[in-house]
Parts: sequence; structure tokens; C-alpha cells
Amino acid sequence: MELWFTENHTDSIKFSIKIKRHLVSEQSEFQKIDILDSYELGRILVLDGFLMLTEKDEYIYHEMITHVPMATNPDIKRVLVIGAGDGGTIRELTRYGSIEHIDMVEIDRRVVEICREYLPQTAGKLDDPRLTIYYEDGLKFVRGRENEYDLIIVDSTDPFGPGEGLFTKEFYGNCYKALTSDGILVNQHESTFYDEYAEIMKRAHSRIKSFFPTALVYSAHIPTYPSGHWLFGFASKRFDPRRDQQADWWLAQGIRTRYYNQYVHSGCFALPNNVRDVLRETPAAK
Ligand code: AG3
Repeated sequence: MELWFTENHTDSIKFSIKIKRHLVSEQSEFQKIDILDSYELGRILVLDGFLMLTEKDEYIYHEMITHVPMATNPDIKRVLVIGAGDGGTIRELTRYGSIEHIDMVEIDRRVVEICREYLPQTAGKLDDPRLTIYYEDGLKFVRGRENEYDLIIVDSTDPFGPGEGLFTKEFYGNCYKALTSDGILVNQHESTFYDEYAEIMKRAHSRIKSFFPTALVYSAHIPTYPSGHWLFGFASKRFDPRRDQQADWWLAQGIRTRYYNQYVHSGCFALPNNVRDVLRETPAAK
């Protein structure tokens, strides 16, 4: 019998991966969690039917969400990570000796427990002594916090289900307040190729733009996400990642990466016209 995992990228487009074994299938308090073992992409994490990562290409997403802000401000010491229960973003952050403390806020304890057991490649650094994990709603966690973090990374699901609050105006406004005057906010920012994702991307961008003086978008090629072209948001109070890139400092850290490098850092902000056009049509939210 053949076993296939399929994600509907749109109502009329499906993306399928041939599966060796279905390792976990669990309904948590918040969502359906599946771990699959595939023939070509290694193990796969799926939440509510949406593919979150494969072992073969997760490094692209996790390197890009982390090293772009880190190589922009070498003085980042306190980091807040929202979502990210699989541990991939934490793994990349722990490679910096310069980071003093990381708070991670994941709503679903079961995602962390299951990833620790089945995805050691991504979850392997969740025991770093600099990390504190809070099992809470990220939206509530940031309420009322002021001037606490140099960097906030929003490593969320799509805004269907438990991740919805992490795309609201209230959330971005609270992130702005929770950041120091040097603060940077990076978020996973969906994609513009398929209409449904483009709408989410536009809404998020216009909301972020209404708070931050700098609100940019950068992209990476992530083969297993819808359309394969994925975006990240870079918002900040002071830094421009192109002008302020600290390439020499970053190279001196000796961090071995497989996707990110000092050329990709500036290149990823060079957006194709089909993304530029969407951004141009997206004014800041009122
Ligand atoms: N976070 C979100 C990926 C979005 C993928 N969307 C989809 N397949 N429809 C990934 C979490 C990795 N730490």
C-alpha cells in the first residue's frame, strides 16, 4: 500500500510527498500534530494539515529567520521567540555566544515534547541554559511588556487556528513596545504567489508598517512551502539590514551555514517585481 501526505496549496493545487511511516498522529488541546517519515525529505512536521518543516529543507527557513537580524545588530543580547516549538530557530540562535537570554513562548507544549522525541535535528538545542520556555499564548505574553527585547522572532504557523492572534494589529503594536530602541522584529511572512497567502501577507505587512519606521520584506527559496518562494518581514526602529549589515563581525563568529551567507543577506532584500508590486499596493494600516 502506498502512503502519501498531501497539503492543498490552493483549492485546486495539491502538493504530495510519499511517506514511509506515520510516526505520530495526535490531537492536542490546540491542533492536530503529525510526524511523518518520508523517502526523500526526511521527517516532516505537520500541524492541522499544513507542512511546517521537513528535515531536508528546514535549515533554509531557520537560518534566514535568524541570521539576517543577528548579522544586522551584533549587540542583540535579549531575544523573544514566539511559536517555534520545533526548536529550529532556537538551534540557530544558540550558535551566538553574544546572546545572553532567550525567552520562547509556544502555545502548545505537545509540539515541543513531540519534536524533542522525533525531530532531534531541530529540537536538539532546547536545553540551552540561556533559554526559558513559556507555554503560553504569544499574544498575551507580549501584552504590557516594555523595552525588554533587542529582537523578537515570530516563528508562527499560518494564521489559521492557534497562530491567528500573531498576525493582528494588537500583537504587532505590543511587539513594538516590548522592543528596545534598537529593536528588530522578524516574522514568517507567507508568500505572494497564491491569492490566499498573498492576502495574509498584505494584511500583515500593512499592520507592521503602521508601527515601525522600517518595514521590509525579504525572501528565500523554500521548496516544500506553497509556491516554494517564501517571505520574511524585517521591521525595526533604527536598523536597516542592508545599510547596517555587519558582514565582518558575522564571519568572525565562525557559524557554518548552508543557505545564509553575507551575499544572500543583501541579496534577499532584492525583491522580484511580482512581490514589489504587491508591497507597493499595500499602504500602512490606519
Ligand atoms: N512556520 C510556518 C510555515 C508556514 C508554512 N505554511 C504552509 N505549509 N502552508 C514553520 C515553523 C518552522 N519552525
